[in-house]
Amino acid sequence: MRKTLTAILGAALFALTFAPTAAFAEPVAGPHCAVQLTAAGPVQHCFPTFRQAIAFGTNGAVADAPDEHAAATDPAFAAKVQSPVARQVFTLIGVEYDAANYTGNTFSVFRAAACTGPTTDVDKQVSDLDVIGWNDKVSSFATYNNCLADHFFLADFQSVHTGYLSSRATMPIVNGTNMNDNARSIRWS
Ligand SMILES: [Ca+2]
Ligand SMILES: [Ca+2]
Repeated sequence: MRKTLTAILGAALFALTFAPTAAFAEPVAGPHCAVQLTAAGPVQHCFPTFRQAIAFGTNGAVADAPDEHAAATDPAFAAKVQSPVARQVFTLIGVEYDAANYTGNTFSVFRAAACTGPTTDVDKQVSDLDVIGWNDKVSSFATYNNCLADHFFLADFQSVHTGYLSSRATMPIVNGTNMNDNARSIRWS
């Protein structure tokens, strides 16, 4: 009994000493990534849960995100990630999903500010999704902070593309090309 109690106390002490804070953990690994689009290129940190990726990307401001599926259609989540406090460091502009209907692995994209209204400019872009391990995977996506997403068939914004769209549960067919599992670069505006 005493030995068991000692072991339990020891484990508890270890957890208190070494376990990272629940919602705003140091980057580890997992299916849900936060991708910060910096001047030097995309910087990716991945986590076991979508909530952790959003908490990391918003610098801890949004630490109670629902799961990735619920988030896509949750007005409360949209309001939180579009509030000034959630945009002090990086701003969430989109979430890309590996499966249709806002399911599967995700990467959440952050840039320095919300998108500008006109879509005649490019507010941010990823020229090759292969760099972050996402070539030919996107099957649905959500957009935030006044951004729309344009998905391209090839790297460097070449070949057919979807045009600027807001959140979609499935990818469109463009000139006979099904864009599901076929996007290699993305622009946001
Ligand atoms: Ca997919
Ligand atoms: Ca724009």
